[in-house]
Amino acid sequence: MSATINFDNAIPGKVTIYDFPPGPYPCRVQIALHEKKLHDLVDFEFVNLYKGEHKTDEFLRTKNYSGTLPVMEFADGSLLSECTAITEYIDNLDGNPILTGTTPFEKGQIHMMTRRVEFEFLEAISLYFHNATPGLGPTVEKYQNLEWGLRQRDRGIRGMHFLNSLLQKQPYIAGDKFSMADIACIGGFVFLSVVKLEPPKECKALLEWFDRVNERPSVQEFFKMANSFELPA
Ligand SMILES: N[C@@H](CCC(=O)N[C@@H](CS)C(=O)NCC(=O)O)C(=O)O
Repeated sequence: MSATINFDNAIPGKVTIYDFPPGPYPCRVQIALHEKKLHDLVDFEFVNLYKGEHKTDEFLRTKNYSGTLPVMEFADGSLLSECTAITEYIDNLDGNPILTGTTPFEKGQIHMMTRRVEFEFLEAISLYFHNATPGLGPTVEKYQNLEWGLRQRDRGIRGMHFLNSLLQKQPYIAGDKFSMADIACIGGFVFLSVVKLEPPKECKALLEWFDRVNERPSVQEFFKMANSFELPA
């Protein structure tokens, strides 16, 4: 859909997200947009990761030097990448942050836990995917290190045990409220399904948490879209 609304008074006009809709990282921004009821105001431009469209010289030069998705682009050409940064932006637009904290301590705690989820779980499974499985295919995966990839898989599994121990004491990853850290962890579960790994059965608190967050309309919207997604030829 074409959005010509003032998404942000500071940068009026259309907002585009370069996206691979069912992806474990793009999912984080999709869910945040649904939580904030902003999803319909964004134009999504599909970038085919399996064709390496995110690694072309032009994409690296003009959109995101790191060659990853999602990337948010504003009408004046400004860009935001990194899920945490984009979520922070989206969440603060209306002056009513519900995902990234309100008090200084809450903000610190949510950032700490988001990074911990990324480092111990989501990124570990991502590195397993890129190094120890065919990943995005030979055109994109120019360097792979099987041994390191397998270590990352094991680290990701340990990370899930750590998150499980946290969730035995509190309902959400950063405490008693759903936050950006939970959304990052949902991204980890999305990656588990990409690499066909089951979360450990004994991580009961983590599995119950996943059932609970799956009840949220934002998460259901994401999975509805992802389950019907077909990779274009
Ligand atoms: N730290 C980045 C990571 C983004 C990321 O890894 N995105 C995936 C999409 S699921 C990607 O673009 N992978 C392509 C690649 O690594 O070649 C973020 O938080 O946005």
